[in-house]
Amino acid sequence: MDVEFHDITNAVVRVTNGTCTSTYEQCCSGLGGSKFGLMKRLAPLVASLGLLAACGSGATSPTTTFAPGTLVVKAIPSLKFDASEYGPVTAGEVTIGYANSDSVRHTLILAKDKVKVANFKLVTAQRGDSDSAVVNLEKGTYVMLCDVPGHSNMKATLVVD
Ligand SMILES: [Cu+2]
Repeated sequence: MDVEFHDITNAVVRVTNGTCTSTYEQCCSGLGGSKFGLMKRLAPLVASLGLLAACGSGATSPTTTFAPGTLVVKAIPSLKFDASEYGPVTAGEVTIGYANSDSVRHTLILAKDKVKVANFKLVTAQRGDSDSAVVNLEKGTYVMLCDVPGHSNMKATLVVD
């Protein structure tokens, strides 16, 4: 990501070289009328590069915060949940938050006695993504799974009291 950013910066310098050989800021303020057009074009670009840099920094876990009381589950490298057992949580409406700290897409589903919990599936497309939902759970021991093909290693237990 750093390389890309530097490439872009160089491109900007090249563009402004015609009128100025100084720093970026001086060039911009010297461009007069075209200043806003340039800034407008660059702003989203710089913003998205910033986001990419934040997401691309390897081992950093997502900064996602969930509402208080949320049961937080993380998908971590490689193809694992961050624990083998979650809970116990109180039966009834349970809020589950799912944060992806791995590099690929993951889902989270629940099953009890080999029957999937209906209408509940969390999906995180990539690192830094999160999802959350409320699910109504009765007492019991649930299996937590990721149903992406090849991810059968992602298996944990959720205890509901
Ligand atoms: Cu998975």
